[in-house]
Amino acid sequence: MSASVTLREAAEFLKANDHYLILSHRRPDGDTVGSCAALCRALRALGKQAWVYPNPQFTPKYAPFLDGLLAHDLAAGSRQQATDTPEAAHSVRHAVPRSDESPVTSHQPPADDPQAVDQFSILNSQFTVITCDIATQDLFPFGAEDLTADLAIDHHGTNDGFAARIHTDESKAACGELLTDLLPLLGVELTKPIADALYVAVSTDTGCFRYANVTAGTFRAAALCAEAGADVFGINRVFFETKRRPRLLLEAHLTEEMEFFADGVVAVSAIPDSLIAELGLTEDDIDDIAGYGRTVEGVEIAVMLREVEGGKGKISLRCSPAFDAARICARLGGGGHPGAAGASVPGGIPAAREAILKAISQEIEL
Ligand SMILES: [Mn+2]
Repeated sequence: MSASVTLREAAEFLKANDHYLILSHRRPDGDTVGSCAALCRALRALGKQAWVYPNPQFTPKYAPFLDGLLAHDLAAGSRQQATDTPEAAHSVRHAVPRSDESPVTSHQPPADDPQAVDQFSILNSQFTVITCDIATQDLFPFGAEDLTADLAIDHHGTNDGFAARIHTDESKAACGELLTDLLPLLGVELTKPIADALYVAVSTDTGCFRYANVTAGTFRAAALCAEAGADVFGINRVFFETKRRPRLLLEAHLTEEMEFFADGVVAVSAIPDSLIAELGLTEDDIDDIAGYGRTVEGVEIAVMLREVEGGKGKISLRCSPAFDAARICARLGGGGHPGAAGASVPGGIPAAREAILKAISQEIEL
């Protein structure tokens, strides 16, 4: 059973309990990471034990904000109390991997060892589990799928009620924006480390205050962070101004090779696996590349093609409001939202290119 709670009730729950494990979502972004880090520090400021679950998909970009907060050391300690067998020690290491042991390109679960799941039920019984920015249990991080959440703090209208208590507020551009309201209710001061984490959350979920989700409240949250000493310039530079050289080379390649159709309304790009290997690209480099074609003036339908498992071609589509990406991808058995959708077809990138051009040609003459 799930109950919707006010922010004040969420604060009372957090003050009343202890020994927290905080979960970020799968394919973590700045909002989930920044919110988890800020909440963890806030709970510690109240004298609570609090740890961030070491999501195996955390990428190096976020490491500075998670320093000292990850639960792998604590999990190893719990294991020693729970059992002495070397097998169990092995399973804990798999279930709660150190983030620095995981390749950043990994999308695989750390282990499918059933003992790892057992170990998590032990851990689960000891923790009060809080989620930040998670809309559905399917998005629990790898290794934590079987945990049950005691409180979900979120800003998705689609939050599906997986937690015992849920506070979700769609009016907030970021989960981190919501947390700037939670801190005073907890009686926790907005310190510089908390402000840095929350500024990462709010700035990244709004494309540095450019997206349609930005409100006056978003700027107020950012102003609070700036007043508390957040490194606004440094964070903006890392997340919005600079890129790794492999990414720059990828953009050069895409710029050279981009195909245009329908008088420049449609742009098609492809990133074969061989290019990813050749340029040394990581997921940090390419997680937002699907919309690259739309950075060109006049483009309203951007297509990005990649290779996925089983020799399939993966299509990512980004559309401006004049077109419906979900409807176009539905013709190929895919789906998504009007602005962003996807589909996969057999036959790799060449077949995917042909299929998506055919599907788009039903909307606009190519
Ligand atoms: Mn978010």
